Amino acid sequence: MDLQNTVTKRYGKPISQCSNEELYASLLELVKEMAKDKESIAGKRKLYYISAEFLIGKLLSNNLINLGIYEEVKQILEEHGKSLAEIEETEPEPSLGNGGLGRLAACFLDSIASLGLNGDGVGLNYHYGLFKQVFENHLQKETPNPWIEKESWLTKTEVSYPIQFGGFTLQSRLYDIDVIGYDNRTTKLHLFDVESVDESLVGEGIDFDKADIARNLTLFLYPDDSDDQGRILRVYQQYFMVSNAARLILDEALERGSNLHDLYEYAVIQINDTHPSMVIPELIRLLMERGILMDEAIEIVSKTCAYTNHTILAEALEKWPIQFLHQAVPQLLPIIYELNSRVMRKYNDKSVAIIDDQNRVHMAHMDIHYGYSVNGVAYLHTEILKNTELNHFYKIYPEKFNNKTNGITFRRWLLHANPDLAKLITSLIGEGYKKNADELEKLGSFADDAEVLQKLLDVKAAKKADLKAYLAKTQGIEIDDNSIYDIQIKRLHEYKRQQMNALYVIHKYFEIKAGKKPSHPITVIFGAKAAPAYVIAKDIIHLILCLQDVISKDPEVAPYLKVVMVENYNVTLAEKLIPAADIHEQISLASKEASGTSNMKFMLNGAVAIGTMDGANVEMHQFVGDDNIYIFGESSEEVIEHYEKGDYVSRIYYDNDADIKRAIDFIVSDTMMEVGCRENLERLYHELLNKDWFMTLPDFKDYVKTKERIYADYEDRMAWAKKMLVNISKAGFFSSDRTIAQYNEDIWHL
Ligand code: 26V
Repeated sequence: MDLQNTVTKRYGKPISQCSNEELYASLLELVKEMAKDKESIAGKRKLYYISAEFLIGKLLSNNLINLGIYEEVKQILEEHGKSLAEIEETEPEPSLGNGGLGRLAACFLDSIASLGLNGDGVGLNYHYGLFKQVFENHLQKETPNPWIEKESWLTKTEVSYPIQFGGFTLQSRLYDIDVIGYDNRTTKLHLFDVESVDESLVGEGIDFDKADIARNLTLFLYPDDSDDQGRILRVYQQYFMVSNAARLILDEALERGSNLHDLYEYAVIQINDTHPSMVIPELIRLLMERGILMDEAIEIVSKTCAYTNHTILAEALEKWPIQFLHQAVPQLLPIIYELNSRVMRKYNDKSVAIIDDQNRVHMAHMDIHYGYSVNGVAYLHTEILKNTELNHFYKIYPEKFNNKTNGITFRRWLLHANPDLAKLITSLIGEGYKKNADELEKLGSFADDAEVLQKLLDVKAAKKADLKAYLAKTQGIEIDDNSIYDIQIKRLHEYKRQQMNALYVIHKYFEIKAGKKPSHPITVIFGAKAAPAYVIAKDIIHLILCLQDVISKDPEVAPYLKVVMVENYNVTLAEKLIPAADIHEQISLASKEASGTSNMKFMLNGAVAIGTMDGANVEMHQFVGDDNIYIFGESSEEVIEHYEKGDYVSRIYYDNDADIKRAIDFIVSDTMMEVGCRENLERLYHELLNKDWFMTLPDFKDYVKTKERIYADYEDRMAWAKKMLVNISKAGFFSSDRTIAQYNEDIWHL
């Protein structure tokens, strides 16, 4: 590693005279060179993880860590008066994902490379990615999020395919990003782009000509789907992604010696949620084009594809109208019709049909019938799939269903995000946990060691101070680092119930006004983007921003309670927020959160959860026990029963509980109207009062009680530090290395 040499070749001057941008470009080149020298992973059978999202975050620091040169580079830079942290700030965050599903895909790539498995990611190269969020008048506004600079992690390749759509053909181009394993070899993230993409198509905000497919195809992730044109665009994107992937997979398999009849011995495709589902009919089509008969093509593909379900929310289980497919990808229709007729002939049961009575294609149904594995992403989620949501399928194919509880890469979420904590852990139990996360269990022996517990509190205090400084510098927000940091960061969705947290804030505001002051000031921090067309989600953001304003201006309350909604929540912000958290909110309506993965990141960083028995919280609770996680609310069984009976009426809770009434009424109070928009606040008020589809109110009282308990327990600092330590020591199970090893053992067999 010779950084000065790279710098000299590029700029002909010493490191000390370079700008941060120049040093970033030099490091980028250096890392790419070093990745080239690393052996890439090979083998007969290869995994292709196809996903619409890869929320990879900034790559520089992680790559340096995984190459084992982080400390060395940091030191060289320091010797020349430069700061790696500052250089890192000049790196744009790739905008290739939206939430948990995309971040999971990124953690998985890290683990695949770090375990030395033969597997690549395949997705799209969105130029503006998911929108950038800005706040104006307490409202979310969406702007483009360009991230591709002249010098970037992308490497243009020779690979290019003509992709045919109804009536026209577009030429693709593959760009690769190296995925550098921790102390191991490298794999690739393959991102396909369309040669004719045109960034200038985007005008004001995130509006663009949705009909101009040739120029718009890879501009945005999840373009607005509130009209048919936007929805069809998603079909074009999905087909473009999977047709390219399928061609690449076939080319590579042939190169490795496959005769295509044995494709499943050379390739396994993991379909990440339903966005890549069209890979099934497309692969069948391409195999038939190469002379394989349909029966055999179907069999080959069924032995090659495996499907992961990430949600039971009906609106996220894609069902494309036949006419959309007819317009965008007519060549797939005969195959999809045939796949459906085979299912109907065999089972004669409409509930498992691929094409329903309304002529819509159920992508998940196609995956289940024509893939060999179906997995959920946490124990409870898989049980709900088997027993409720996909029960009809489970009865037909019990052997296909399996659980793979999610995980996170400890390289990014501990070694990179919280080096001080990693150092403390290493000083206590050695380095072994970096490769074998289960070794964190050894920390358990320090649970009553006052000196160690104090050190843990000191690390947390330092991270809280860092966050305070970062928010002041980047967002102009002042917070008190002596306060309790209580954090909820995730996509904005009613089922995640940010609105319940906001109602608690209102409750607390009234309590403080009534003289009940908390022993420690509380800072409630939110980070969340709402889908551009998701009206109520945007109203909830408005509510939170208005509360932030109202409370900060109230001298009676402000010293004790602060609300902060960070702007443009992304991976970079998560890396600052998570290490600094005291408390994290995992308060989804039980049964609705498939797993959650921020819960695991917080746990690993010594924060304590308040949450419902949902997703991976269930497993966390099992590991840490009642003393170390604060569980409240109705169970998933109770919630599912409410939906079945349709017996939930939110107004009953409002009418019968003075605290609930007071909190909800405040949304439309004069105080709020002074800073907010009547239309948004009234709409949200009526929604909660008359609909509340995600049942905020039944759990509210229990939530308030549990919040009071967790805040009170925070006061005993040593007892709290013990909870932190227990959480960290039990986090090993949630390493994505464990998850990936299980995928490989049970599904991929690489
Ligand atoms: C669905 C849709 C529907 C239309 C609007 C745009 C859009 C974007 C993404 C999706 C799929 C959402 C699925 C998802 O992100 N699920 C999350 O997956 C995580 C990883 O398994 C899991 O931890 C979260 O609980 C789950 O919500």
